[in-house]
Amino acid sequence: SMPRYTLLLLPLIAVTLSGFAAAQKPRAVNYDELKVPDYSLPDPLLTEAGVRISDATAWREARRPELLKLFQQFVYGTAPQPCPIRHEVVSTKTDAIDGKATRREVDVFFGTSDDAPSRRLLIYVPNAASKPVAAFLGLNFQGNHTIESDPAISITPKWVRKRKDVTDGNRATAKARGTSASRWSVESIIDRGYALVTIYYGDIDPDFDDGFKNGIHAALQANVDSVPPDQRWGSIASWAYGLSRALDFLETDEAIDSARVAVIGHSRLGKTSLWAGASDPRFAMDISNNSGCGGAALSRRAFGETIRVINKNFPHWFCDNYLQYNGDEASCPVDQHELVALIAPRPVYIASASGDRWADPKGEFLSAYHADPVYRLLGTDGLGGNQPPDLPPPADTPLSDGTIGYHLRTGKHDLTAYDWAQYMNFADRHLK
Ligand code: GTR
Repeated sequence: SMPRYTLLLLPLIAVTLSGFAAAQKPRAVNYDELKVPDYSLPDPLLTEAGVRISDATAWREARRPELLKLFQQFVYGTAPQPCPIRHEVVSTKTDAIDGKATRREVDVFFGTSDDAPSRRLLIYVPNAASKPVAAFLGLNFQGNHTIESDPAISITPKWVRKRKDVTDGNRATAKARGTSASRWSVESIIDRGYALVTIYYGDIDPDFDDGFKNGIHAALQANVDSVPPDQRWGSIASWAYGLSRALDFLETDEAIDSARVAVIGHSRLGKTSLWAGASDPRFAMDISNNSGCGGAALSRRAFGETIRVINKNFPHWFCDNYLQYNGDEASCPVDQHELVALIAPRPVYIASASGDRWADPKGEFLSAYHADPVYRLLGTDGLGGNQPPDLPPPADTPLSDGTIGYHLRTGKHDLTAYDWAQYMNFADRHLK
């Protein structure tokens, strides 16, 4: 039998253990619509001082700059000023994709000095084009060599996320060639007359939390010294910065019409494409595929992934000020519909997947819905029709006749040929 002193201690141990368990227990992820907290969203058409915005000029001159600044200060962080760029063509293949496209690899250097760091663009332009074409520009997750199987595409020497069988630890290998092809529809993009430009996101800034000792964070550190530490740029802002510098290069490229570039991204890179389009008005169209928390999904719904969870798992994605809203979404001065509104009046397409509850499909749609008034104020038809629907359309039924497009695809968190087909239909209407 137990010694007497242990018996005496038992209640104490039990209380301590249960307290410990309560403190350690992660909050359950909410997937129940009935448990979505009551929330009220900040009004994109009301300034911080309470002034109602009722015309396009006031939006452009007062509210839009104010909102952009709030997102820089409290969500993504403030990026350095654009650096000058130079470029070098690394390879050219005129008969890529069965002779339908010219494929180039171009290194874009961030800075003009000899030792400026570079990022490698992989560019496909349809050979059938007789004048500069519209383009899709998007980051990829695993390296340019995963887009299609051509063995001539260079393999990144930089850090990549580990992937079973196709990487060697955090190094890319030839085994991954073409393994992301299903996400890139290169041939159909070319067939439909568009160029495709992609960059490996880790080539811009590696996706792990090491206090920003590498990538463009380290290279441009001196340029953010004047920014208060809590609002320095996170990784999402650095990837978006890389997209903007790619656009700087495209402005000098004769094959692509830089005034008709759609920025596209999936998941964390969909958060990035939204921020790229919000912070750089040169992007003519914006596509967010399954971007979820910190992307298109309303944070105040706290459905699926929340600010607390995303900051815990990915402390390097946002600026440190964003940590304040862990478990306290309501005190954030902005919500994600205002990120969408920053893109107005340019066409924006938000897509969700039915099996991607983590990203909160309904919350992604509601961002579009609550950005609609800004789109209409700026003279567009927003989500289309006289009155936008306040609920997402049924699965596989795109709502894309307006300037804001949306669809809910059946299936899992992914970027598929179905998604691309909708984006190209949308681009046909807005970029051709
Ligand atoms: C998840 C993360 C999401 C999304 C996704 C991705 O782990 O929670 O916000 O970004 O990664 O990028 O694949």
